[in-house]
Amino acid sequence: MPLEIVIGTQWGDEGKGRVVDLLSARADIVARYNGGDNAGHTVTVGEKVFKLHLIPSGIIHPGTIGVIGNGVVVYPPTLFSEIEMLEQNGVEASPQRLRLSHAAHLITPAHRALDRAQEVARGAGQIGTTGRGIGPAYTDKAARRGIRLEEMLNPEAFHKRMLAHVEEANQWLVGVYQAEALDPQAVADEYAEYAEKMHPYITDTSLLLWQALQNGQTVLAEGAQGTLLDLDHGTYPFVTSSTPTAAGALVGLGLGPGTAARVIGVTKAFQTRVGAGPFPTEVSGEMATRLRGTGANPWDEYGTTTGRPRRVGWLDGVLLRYAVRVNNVTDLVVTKLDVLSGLPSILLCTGYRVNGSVLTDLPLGPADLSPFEPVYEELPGWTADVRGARSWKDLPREAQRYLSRISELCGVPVCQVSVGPEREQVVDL
Ligand code: 2SA
Ligand code: MG
Repeated sequence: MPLEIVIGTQWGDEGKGRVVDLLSARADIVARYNGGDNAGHTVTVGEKVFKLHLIPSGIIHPGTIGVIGNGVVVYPPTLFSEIEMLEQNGVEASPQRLRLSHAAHLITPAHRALDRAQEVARGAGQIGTTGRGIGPAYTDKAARRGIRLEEMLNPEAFHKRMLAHVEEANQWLVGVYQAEALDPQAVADEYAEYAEKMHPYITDTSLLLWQALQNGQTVLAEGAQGTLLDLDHGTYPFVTSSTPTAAGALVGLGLGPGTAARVIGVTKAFQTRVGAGPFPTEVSGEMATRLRGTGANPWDEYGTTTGRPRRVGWLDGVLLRYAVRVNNVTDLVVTKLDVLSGLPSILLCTGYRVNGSVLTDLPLGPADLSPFEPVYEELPGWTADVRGARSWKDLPREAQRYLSRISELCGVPVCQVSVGPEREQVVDL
């Protein structure tokens, strides 16, 4: 039963959209299982650059069906603007090709307002959220007062629910955060329109996926964010409120563990992070500008959703080993190798030093990385342009050595390396 799960091994933005795009060519269904429109998956097809935040990027392939699973939180305005953008670019996104789980939760303007108000209230302790209402929507879900898409199927009850939801949120917004109140009637009316439009897309996607797997079809689970942003396994509390790790694909799609055949872990050849929180291998100054890019290209290191410049640093082998373990990664994909071309040497973090000893595994996970100092191995760089490489032997010896060392550090083979932004700029191993 081929369920393949694509996950990020870092803090998101590893280039999962890219990997999903390539794997989607032979998939029947591509499904998002976590997060919401905080994600930013960029896929370049010829002249066209698709930036998707909510709809699975695998839908760009004409042979696939896109699924938004129960683990996702859905903001309808983003859903409809992406449907429109896809259709304008010749990608069909009708209810025949895009299915939404009845058990997925809604994000409302109240969630977005609360997200922003809570960030202001955190002051110096800000998480640096995307402001998309993700945290408050999952809070409501866990508190069992969230609004599931299935509620949209009953217009009268849904309208009342929306009124009550906004009225309750207003008590928090005004009473606790001294923020502006929302107009319950206006929000409820707006969402009544969305409900009508969303109706034909809503189904039991768990059943749909199960039947597809029974029929021998291939399902690709497209993770959003990354392992180190996982609510349980990330750098808590500087995390998102969902489960980007591989197990999240099972819960977030309604499938059992036996269905998963492969877990494809995606890592950048270096490390990035957007938002606050620990980052032991972070660099600043000229090297940071070099790794980040200027922002002139869509693949430079700036948030796809918020446009924020990403923090950058050297690849952290300790955290990569950790991610490989908690996801049971079977295949590793390394992206953006080309960005390192031309550097005289490359640093790779192989351990953390604390009180005179060196650790290669974290005693209590990555939540508190502050006592640790990275231990680096310095590897020789390469000057050749790797963008034309299509096989292992096309890569400079130094690049081969860097990739072999990464694989050795985390104990899984590298199955693919991306060497440029175009679809075909990959090396399959
Ligand atoms: P939230 O909004 O509650 O999920 O924020 C909590 C933390 O999770 C981080 N986060 C992300 N990190 C990297 N990429 C993400 N997607 C966008 C992108 C982000 C953007 O692809 O570039 O455009 O800024 C993403 N989504 C959430 C977030 O920075 C917080 O640290
Ligand atoms: Mg992204």
